[in-house]
Amino acid sequence: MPGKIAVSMMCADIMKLGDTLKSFEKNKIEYLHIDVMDGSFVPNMQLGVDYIKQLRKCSNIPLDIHLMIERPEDKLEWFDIQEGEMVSIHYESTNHVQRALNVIKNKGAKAALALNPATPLTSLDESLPDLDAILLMTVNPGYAGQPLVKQTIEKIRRLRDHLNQTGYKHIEIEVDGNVSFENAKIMHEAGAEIFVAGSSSVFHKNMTFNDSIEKLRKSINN
Ligand code: S6P
Ligand code: MG
Repeated sequence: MPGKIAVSMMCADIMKLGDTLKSFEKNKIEYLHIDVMDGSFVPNMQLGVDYIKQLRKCSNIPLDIHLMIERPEDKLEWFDIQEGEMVSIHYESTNHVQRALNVIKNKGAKAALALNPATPLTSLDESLPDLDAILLMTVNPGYAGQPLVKQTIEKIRRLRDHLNQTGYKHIEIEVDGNVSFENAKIMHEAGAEIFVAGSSSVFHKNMTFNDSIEKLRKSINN
């Protein structure tokens, strides 16, 4: 199955946003990945509620909202979640994982649970019936441009096998962090289906979007 691309909007040049979005539409990008950081769950602050509202007006590409915030269940209403969007919350960010996932699903959006590199896969088991996707962090969340946490490749493989063996084959695996052209190929072979593309691929310096997207698609299409 060919992989899907979720471009990481925190890597986009705000001065060129209009042209960037046109290029993503032309290249049939599957998702705009929006990193929301609260300065508490992760040591950084990024992309807010108003930015998300504006972006919906400027593009028809569905949003993939990655919430790196404490107690997301208290804040989900702020985001005006739309049908067909993907929203991920972190397992580590709340005592009320199931409640938060239900809010997302009741909006008609796809619900995803995100895990940091050191969080074990067993944390997912009770949530599998509620999930459309699982976001495996392949770097520690907070910043773009970090090196891969190498043991996460094996984690992707173990998760894909586990999902296939337990009747949850339909749950998509999304990978986020240092998804370079080379790493994307390995992650795809391991069983990932959605690829967050940041400074390591689509926003690679000295490449046009047409070229970097084509190169990434080649890595995830076999
Ligand atoms: C990191 C965030 C990610 C980054 C993405 C950047 O906390 O969740 O979505 O934006 O990883 O990609 P790269 O290729 O610079 O690692
Ligand atoms: Mg992200």
